[in-house]
Parts: sequence; C-alpha cells; structure tokens
Amino acid sequence: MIPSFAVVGRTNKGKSSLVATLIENDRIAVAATPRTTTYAQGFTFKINDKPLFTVFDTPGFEEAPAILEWLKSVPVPAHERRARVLEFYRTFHAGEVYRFECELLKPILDGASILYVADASHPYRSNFESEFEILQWTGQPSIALLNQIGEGHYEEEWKRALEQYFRKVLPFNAHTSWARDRIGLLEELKFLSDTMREPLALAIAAMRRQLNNRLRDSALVIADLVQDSLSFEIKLDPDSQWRSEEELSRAFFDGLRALETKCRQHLASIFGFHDLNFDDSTQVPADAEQDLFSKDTWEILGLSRKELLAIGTASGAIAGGTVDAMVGGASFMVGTGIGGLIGSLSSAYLAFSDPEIAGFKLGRKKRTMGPYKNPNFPWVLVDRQITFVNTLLQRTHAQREAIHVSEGNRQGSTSHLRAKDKTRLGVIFQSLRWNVRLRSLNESLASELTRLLLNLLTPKPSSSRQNQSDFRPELS
Ligand SMILES: Nc1nc2c(ncn2[C@@H]2O[C@H](COP(=O)(O)OP(=O)(O)O)[C@@H](O)[C@H]2O)c(=O)[nH]1
Ligand SMILES: [Mg+2]
Repeated sequence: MIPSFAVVGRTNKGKSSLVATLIENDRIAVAATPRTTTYAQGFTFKINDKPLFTVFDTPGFEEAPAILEWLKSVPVPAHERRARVLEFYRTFHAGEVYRFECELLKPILDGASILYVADASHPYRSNFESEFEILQWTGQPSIALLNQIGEGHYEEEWKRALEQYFRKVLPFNAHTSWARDRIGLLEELKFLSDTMREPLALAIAAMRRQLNNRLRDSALVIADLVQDSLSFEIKLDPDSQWRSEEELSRAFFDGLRALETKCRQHLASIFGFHDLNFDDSTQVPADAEQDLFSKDTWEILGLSRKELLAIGTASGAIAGGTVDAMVGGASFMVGTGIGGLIGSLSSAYLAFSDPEIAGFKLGRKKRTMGPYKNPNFPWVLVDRQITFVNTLLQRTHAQREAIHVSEGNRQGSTSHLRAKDKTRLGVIFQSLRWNVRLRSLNESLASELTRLLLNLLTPKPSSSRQNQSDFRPELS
C-alpha cells in the first residue's frame, strides 16, 4: 500500500492549494470562496504511471466543539479514543449533521496520516483546539503545516500551540514551494511512521529523477526552437497576401513569436502544467516588456557587442576546420574564408540596432523573407527560455493567475558562460545558420543546452527552509 495523507484544517486556509502543489495538479479547485471542497477526494501522485502516494483533499472543520463534546459525553480512556471516533463516524456519516467532519475523518480512519494546514498570517485562537483534539483522538501520525496567506506573522504562537497536539510543525507555503521544498516535506513525512519510510524514500528518488528528466526534456525542446527559429522563412508568392513591407515584416516576426509560444506550451506540459494561462505572445504589444523582440529584453539578454565579436571571431576562426571535428566529424565543408564573415564587425553592430529591423532586409528579387540574421538572436532566445523554465520550476500547481515571465533587470544566463562554452555554442548557432543539416549538430546543441539547464537550475540542497521561496539560479 502506498502512503496516504489527509489534508485537513478550516475552510480557506489553503488545503486544496497544498493538495494541488503536492500532487502537481493544476486542475484541483482552489478558490477564494469558502466551502468549495465539500467531500473528501483522493488524488494519487504518480510518476511514469507508478503510484507513489495519495493525498486527500477534505472539507474544512465546521462543528468541532460540538463533536468533541459528543466524543467526551461518556468516559473514554486513551486507548479507546480511536474506537470512539469511529463510533462517531458510524453514527453520523449517513446523515446531514456533521457531514463535513465525517467526510474529513473518513480517510484518516482508513489509515491516512494527517497534514493539518493552519494560516499563520492570522493570530492563534484557542477555539481551534477542539479540532486538534479530535484529530489527536484518531491516533494517526500527524504533522502541522504553517501556511502564509496574508501579511500577518504569528508563526511563533501557532507553533507553540500546534506542538502540543502534532508530532511536528513546519512552515510550508503551498503557493511558493517548488520541487525542492516538496521533496523536503516528504523527507520530514518519512519519519512519521515506520511503514512510510521506505515508500516515501522511493517517491523522493523518483521526484529527483523526474526533475532531472524535465530539465533534459526542456533542453531538447529549446534546441528544436533554436533550430526552427534560425531557419524560419516566409515564402513570398507573386500575389502575396501581404501588401506592404510592414505587414510582411509583422507576419515574419509574429511567425517567430508563435514558434516561441509553441515551445513554451511544450515546456509547460513537461512540468505538468496543463491549464496554464498564457499571454498569447502574438497578442502582446510589440513594445511590451515580455515581447520576444522588445528592446528592453535585448538590452539585458544575450551577449554584449564585445562578447559577440569575440565569439564571432573565435567561432569564425575555428569554423573552417574544427566544426566538423567538434560536432562529430561528419561531412560538411565550410568554404574557406566564410569563417571570416561570421566575425565581421557589421554583424555585431546589427545586434544593437532595433531588433525588429536589424539583420533583416527584403531583397527586391527575393522570393523568401528570412531567416533572421541578427547575431544576438539565438542567445536572446536561449536566455528567454531559461528564464521561462526557471519560472515554471518555481511555480506551484496551486497558482492560477496568468504566468508572467519578466526578465526584470537580471542579465541573461548565456553571458555568464565560460568563454569556451560560449564559443562552442556560437559555432553551433553559426552552423545552423548555414543550414547545416546534421544530426550530430542537433545533438551537440541539445547536450550544450542540457548542461546549461542542469547547471543553472538543478536545486542545490538548502541549509534553511526559510529561504525556500527566494531561490534564484546562480548565474555567476
Ligand atoms: N497568497 C497565498 N494565497 C493562498 C495560499 N494558500 C491559499 N491561498 C488562497 O486562499 C484561498 C483558499 O485556498 P484553498 O486552497 O482553496 O483553501 P481551502 O478552502 O482550505 O481548500 C484561495 O484564494 C487561494 O488562492 C498561499 O500560500 N499564499
Ligand atoms: Mg478546498
């Protein structure tokens, strides 16, 4: 049998949020309206179809004092308390009175451990004690979690009170806890009972592997995006549907934006977000902060002019003979002299004019528009997807507001790479631009990106649970 947990507490304290976060399900009803959850519902957390543990979402306590009074209406020695709670359940479960409590006690009486959720942003009140006592009477292993919904801070008094009744009290914010914190919580739950230790250790190992695999899968998806974007063109037929050059240009850049949106949807699904609310990038005004071609984005992300020049020259110099060797020694010839072009000053300058016009010219006789030549483009593209993956990593399945990815004023990750790594990536980007269709090239790009993502985003063990929400990838 896999371990099971019943999440209990008053209504609107974040129970459903905790369930959604723990089992990574963004379809569980999390609502500002109290009493959205009216019966106990079990959700099983699986990885690769293997069930690892079950979490029950339950309705909140409503009538605890009356129930405790009923339980105590006859003398009950400690060893009979659990049986007395069972008797309560049998007496009332078919009727309407105490319906919510019967629902929430059901999984616990069936063997689930207790996860009690309290909101530490409100002061502690002794009127919570009847529900603590009822839970205590069930005799099940229990842990209390301090959620933080509002601004107030009453952790200390809550902790002192809860420690009287629960085996452990921990802070856990269902809206900010990411993979590392979930794994940390499971580590604590392991010690609640001997029977759970082994299966939870297996679950933890599976979650660690999954996190790793998700980053690897993300790297493949980003590699595809880079390739598709660097070769993206629009064919122009004589009776073209685009009349003006402006319209055509808009269509071209919207095409690139759409590739990125598709990639991001794919990335979201890798992290188990199925109902993620996206701002459709083709609807975002072109000057908005989150637009792929916004000038602000381009000032922060990608490489500096100096770096691009260095990469250009280095990758140009080695391109002539070394690309072959580097990407696996397959058969493509790079014409002599062409390497010199890559490092040309003008291309580096292109990167710093307006992104939507730089590197982009519609020849009079050209039948296609694109590909987009701005040298900074692949770097910006990779940086943006790394930020996006980081946002996904830190998002929980309890959050329902639209995902907002802001570059802030943080410098992109690629500019922090070692010179050697930058050069390698630069050569790959350049080869893709030459339209080199080589499997080993795709593989090289994917493995470079995998290394980058794993280095930046794999959680480091944390020394304190306090800083659980301010994880930032270490970028320097
Ligand atoms: N900011 C914040 N809001 C939360 C947190 N947990 C719950 N909420 C909000 O509180 C409300 C009730 O949450 P819900 O999980 O449905 O509580 P339940 O009634 O105990 O199941 C929802 O509007 C949630 O978005 C939290 O950790 N942080
Ligand atoms: Mg609920």
